[in-house]
Amino acid sequence: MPDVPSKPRDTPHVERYDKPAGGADALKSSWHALREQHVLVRGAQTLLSTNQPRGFDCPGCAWPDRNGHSSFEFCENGVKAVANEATSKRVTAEFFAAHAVSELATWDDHALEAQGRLTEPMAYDAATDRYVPIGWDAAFGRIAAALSALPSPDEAVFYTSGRTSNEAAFLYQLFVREFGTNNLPDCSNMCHEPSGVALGEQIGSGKGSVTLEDFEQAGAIFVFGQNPGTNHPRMLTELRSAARRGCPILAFNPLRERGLERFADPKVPAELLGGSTRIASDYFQPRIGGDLAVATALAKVVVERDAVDRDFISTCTTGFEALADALRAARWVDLERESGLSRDQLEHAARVYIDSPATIICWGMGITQHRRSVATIQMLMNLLLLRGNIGRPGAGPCPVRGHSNVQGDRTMGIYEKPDPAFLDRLGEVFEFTPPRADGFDTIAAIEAMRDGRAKVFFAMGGNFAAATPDSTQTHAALRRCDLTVHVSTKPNRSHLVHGREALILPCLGRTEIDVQAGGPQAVTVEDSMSMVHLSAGMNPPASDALLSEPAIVARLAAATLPRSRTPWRWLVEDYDRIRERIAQVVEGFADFNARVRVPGGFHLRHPARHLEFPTSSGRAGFFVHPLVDGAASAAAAGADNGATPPGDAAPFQLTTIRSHEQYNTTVYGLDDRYRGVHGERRVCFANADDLAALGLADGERVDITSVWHDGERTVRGFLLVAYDLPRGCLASYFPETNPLVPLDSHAERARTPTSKSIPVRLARHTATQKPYEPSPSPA
Ligand SMILES: Nc1nc2c(c(=O)[nH]1)N[C@H]1C(S)=C(S)[C@@H](COP(=O)(O)OP(=O)(O)OC[C@H]3O[C@@H](n4cnc5c(=O)[nH]c(N)nc54)[C@H](O)[C@@H]3O)O[C@H]1N2
Ligand SMILES: Nc1nc2c(c(=O)[nH]1)N[C@H]1C(S)=C(S)[C@@H](COP(=O)(O)OP(=O)(O)OC[C@H]3O[C@@H](n4cnc5c(=O)[nH]c(N)nc54)[C@H](O)[C@@H]3O)O[C@H]1N2
Ligand SMILES: [Mo]
Repeated sequence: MPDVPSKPRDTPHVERYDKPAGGADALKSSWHALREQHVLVRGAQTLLSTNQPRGFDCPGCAWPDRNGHSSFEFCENGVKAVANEATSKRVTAEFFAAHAVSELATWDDHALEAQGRLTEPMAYDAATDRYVPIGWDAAFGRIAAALSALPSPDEAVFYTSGRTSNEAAFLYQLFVREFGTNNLPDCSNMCHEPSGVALGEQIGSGKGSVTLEDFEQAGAIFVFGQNPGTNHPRMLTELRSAARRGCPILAFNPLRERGLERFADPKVPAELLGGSTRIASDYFQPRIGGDLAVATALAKVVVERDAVDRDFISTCTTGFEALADALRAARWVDLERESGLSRDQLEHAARVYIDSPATIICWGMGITQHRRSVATIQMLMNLLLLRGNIGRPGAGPCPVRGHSNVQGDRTMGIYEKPDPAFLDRLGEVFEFTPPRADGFDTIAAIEAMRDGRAKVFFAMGGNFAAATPDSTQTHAALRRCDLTVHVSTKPNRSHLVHGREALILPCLGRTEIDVQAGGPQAVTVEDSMSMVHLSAGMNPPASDALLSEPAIVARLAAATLPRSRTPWRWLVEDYDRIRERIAQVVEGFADFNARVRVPGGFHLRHPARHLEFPTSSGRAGFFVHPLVDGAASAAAAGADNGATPPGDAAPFQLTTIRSHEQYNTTVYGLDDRYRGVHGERRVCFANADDLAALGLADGERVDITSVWHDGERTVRGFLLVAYDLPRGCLASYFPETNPLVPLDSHAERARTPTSKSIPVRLARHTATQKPYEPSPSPA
């Protein structure tokens, strides 16, 4: 990357960032975020109550907070998430009167987000192509009418994003099931679904087993496919402490990520003034999608050196011999080629693993958004099981979840394939017969809307139109609906890609005071390490017209289900009443109201921590996943979901990642400080030698074309940035690249879109195209 002098904020430019992650720049950037949202005073107060025993849960990420800690843990991106919710900017009826939907559709995501908080319910008016105000009762009446008009409840889709509280999620899934369907796709389908599938099958629980205390006791920490400096900044505090006590931290990531290299903790005066801590003791850069080969190689060395825990294997596991045979048979040439790492590097990593008495393996989206994600996670879990690294201090799997309550939403029953025992209890407690057939996941929901098999789309949060793959097909699918409804805090793309009728229902955010008939209410959330705790907002609501998510569900249910025996309105008068019902239905929540009031909350029991494995065999399973070479794997892909073999048509693998100034589809700003990018999001990071070989130069613009069995998809005008990543690998930000991800390209069995491995080619940019317009895809 060339060193360029600082330019004005909005001119696209690249400027190498040589400082550690965090430090004074993190503070500066936080103040900037607060100033930009005009929340200087209120924001600072708000921040002081983030992740405090009596404050609100940070809407940023799902990383746990130190139990009942009273010292404020600073997090730059937590500040941005809070500032953007606590903003003093408002989107009023006048705003919608001034801008037609077709005009707003030409705005980019950053501009939409920057308008501020939604203030009253709005309905789409086709005659004027505008959103116009509608009363709450009228809005619920319209939704109830559209739902009741459907020939089958299975023609409605009810999406959930992971900010929704336990109380709202529980009521919502109850409403959807009383209505008569399990069509409950959620953001997990695009996120950690493979972790749930892999671990559920292997150890009998789809959740990670470690807690923060384990990070203090680990002998080594392996971090696969995660960028905590941006997406889980508070995780760096744990990694920093581990590094400082000499715990090896091994990072596996095709890109050099500053947060995994060096961190300056702004809470530590010496580090605020320029000192810093090295995070990763070893940084490995596998090729994109090379992690199955990495995990296989490490497991092979453990088995061949006989460094396995024989006692643990014989008492707690099944399938060891078959795995050991497969690992012995795996050839180093294949492992090196597929991983992109040398045998020396892989043996070094294996040695660190063998020397560690207790190891944690963390992973994020770099692992879960590939075709073979489930296999990769199971091989990482095999690696842990080989040395008994589960159910003892300092060891275990740590899938690092994204949205702050995405794990809790699943616990509450937001799932398209519900557990029959859960449905039994739900039906008993609420006196109805829940539907039993599996519902639509995210991909199936898009296909159903596209094909006219689903007609009403309802979203509890999130930004479905922007977060999902294959934007052209997905947008066409949403536009085919009779009605689309979004419960939202901010305007976003999904409001503009709407059905024949459309509603926007504005809700309270987590930072806001929620007053119901029974007084001010708190909700609960579950973090990535299964801690459940209370969250109570302290800001006045952005508008008097806002309803809480639980109230929206209750009023919608009351309007839609006149014969329901559930006392909807009564339940939301006091959320303790909802929690009493949760305690009756959801395992592990007995005495919920009392336990959650203990400062810091409570930990949900994880069976593997007690060496219990509720799998079909009652033991933890070793699973064999052959490494298939490039051609064979493409052929296999062709058989199972139609891949075209990589080759001249698509010589690169593109991974789609988050910048430092976005929260998923919410774009806070156009900079990506640690990667040195400023004023531009349409960026394509590439290896300098690949650029030279193509006759392209850093700073030029390219079009990116993905190649799939049903045709090609192109996005245009991306700025090339030479970056430290392996040859053959490219990286760009999402959601700008979502038009490239084919709808039927997804993880085997978990059906997570393959957003981290898209076969593409590059061409010098010639045409012009507006950034917000996905280019045509075969539909
Ligand atoms: N500030 C902020 N915080 C967030 C979010 C946000 O957008 N902004 N999003 C939230 C959500 S919902 C989630 S799920 C998490 C996401 O958090 P992460 O999992 O950290 O998400 P990503 O930025 O998508 O990318 C992860 C990393 O994977 C690497 N990678 C890409 N492909 C591969 C591969 O094939 N192998 C390996 N080993 N690595 C690879 C990328 O270089 C990148 O460093 O963060 C949550 N927290
Ligand atoms: N190409 C590519 N695609 C991806 C990914 C990727 O790495 N690459 N990552 C995937 C992942 S991991 C995820 S989790 C999904 C995210 O998918 P979603 O969860 O659907 O998307 P978000 O961008 O998090 O949703 C943002 C919107 O949520 C609304 N919102 C914010 N707070 C609240 C609240 O408290 N209540 C309500 N009701 N609404 C609120 C606001 O209106 C905001 O516009 O995207 C996925 N898509
Ligand atoms: Mo996520």
